[in-house]
Amino acid sequence: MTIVSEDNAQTHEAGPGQALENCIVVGLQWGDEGKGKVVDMLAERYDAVVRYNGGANAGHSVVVGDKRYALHLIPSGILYADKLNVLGNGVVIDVDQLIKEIDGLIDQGIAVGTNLRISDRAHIVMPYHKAQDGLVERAIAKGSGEGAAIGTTGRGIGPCYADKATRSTAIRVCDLLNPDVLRQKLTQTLKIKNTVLRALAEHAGESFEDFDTEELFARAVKHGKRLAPHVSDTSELLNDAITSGKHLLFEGANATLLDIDHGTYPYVTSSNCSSPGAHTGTGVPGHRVSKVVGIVKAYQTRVGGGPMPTELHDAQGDRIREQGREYGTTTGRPRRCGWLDLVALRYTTRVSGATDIALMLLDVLSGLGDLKLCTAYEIDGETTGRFPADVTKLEAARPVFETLPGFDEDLTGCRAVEDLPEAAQAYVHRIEEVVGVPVSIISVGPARDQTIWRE
Ligand code: 2SA
Ligand code: MG
Repeated sequence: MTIVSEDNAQTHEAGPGQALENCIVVGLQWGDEGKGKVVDMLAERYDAVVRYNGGANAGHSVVVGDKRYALHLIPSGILYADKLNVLGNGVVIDVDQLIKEIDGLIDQGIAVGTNLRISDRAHIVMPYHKAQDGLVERAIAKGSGEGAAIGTTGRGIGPCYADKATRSTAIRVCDLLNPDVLRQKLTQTLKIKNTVLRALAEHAGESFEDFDTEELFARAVKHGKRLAPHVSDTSELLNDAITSGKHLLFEGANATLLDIDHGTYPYVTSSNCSSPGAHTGTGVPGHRVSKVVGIVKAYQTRVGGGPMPTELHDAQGDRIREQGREYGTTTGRPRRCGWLDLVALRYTTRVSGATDIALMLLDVLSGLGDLKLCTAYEIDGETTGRFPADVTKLEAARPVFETLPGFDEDLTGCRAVEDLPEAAQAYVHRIEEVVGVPVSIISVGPARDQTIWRE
């Protein structure tokens, strides 16, 4: 969640991007690290904010003055008058949700026109994807128990990416603009979808009504007309922008531990959330982007299923949840909370190639007593610093903690590292030492000015 001050045009004297480089902002845990605030602050210096992965399973609220904007798909750069906002080819687009966001912004006086560009190659989340998402989860839970389900956001993300990989059952943005192709694809796809979904519904003990081709076709054509003014070859647009000296900020949705390849598979989302996804997900090659700001919460949280070695099941965990207001923006689910996991962080820093860390929500740790940092795992009697691929090993992992003195002071007024209590400074230094990357931004509250820039 990002809370911005009333003065949305306020400038910052310091911070990453002094010598402006194209930059990826990416979560290094399981999401909800506070990317929204960092993107919002950095966006000011950039010409464009670019989404490269995921769909409406991401989200943050942006508060400007007395107005609140709930954004799931549109980058928060839309709140600045002069920024380009791009949904790259790697994003999966729920058009109803997107139109809702566009209309919501327009209603509140925000202009949405050529400042929003959508890749013609992005895939469309269809209503049957959302139906399938829920049905698969319920069918699995019914067969094998609640714990076996992934615990998805129900936004149709997995089924949409699955169809992208299947190819013959996928609809892209460019198809919405070509009614002949669209009709043929929808007819072919719905024959398969209705058969599969009916069987799934039967398995889950639910009733099912076929999706109607004509109805979905009419709806998709309408969507195509609505989106048409925003659609383009965004890879060309972005590469040309770089060539002409403009600077791009890539906004990763979800986070590195939820990456389909590098995350805690199968308890992941279905896109490449880690920073390399910015290249495939936009068509901007790696050598054109040199900075990666990894967003890290000062502790660990997770929503949905899957292993979380440092999870706290006690009053301490509840305390972190309440102090950090750890409830999901998209689904409102309470987040699982625990101590910062540096084994996982070393791994995600490597995979996403973070050049800097932004340490968020440090203020939340105040008054918790001694603080713990997980620096190794004990798995099957062996101590390791490696983050395992096998989810059963991660489930078996017992965290090896280092204990550091805590602090009781309120950090929300700190504006420089020297303002932080010694124990908080030591905590930050220890993270840098173990992970090997500088913590160049420290956040001590939701407001823009509650930020320490260390450059
Ligand atoms: P899905 O719906 O297929 O992507 O769900 C698969 C798993 O991924 C988890 N997941 C998330 N976990 C935390 N935050 C998420 N989104 C953030 C939000 C957005 C962000 O605020 O809602 O930080 O960018 C998110 N999206 C998916 C999900 O719980 C399943 O475990
Ligand atoms: Mg979030």
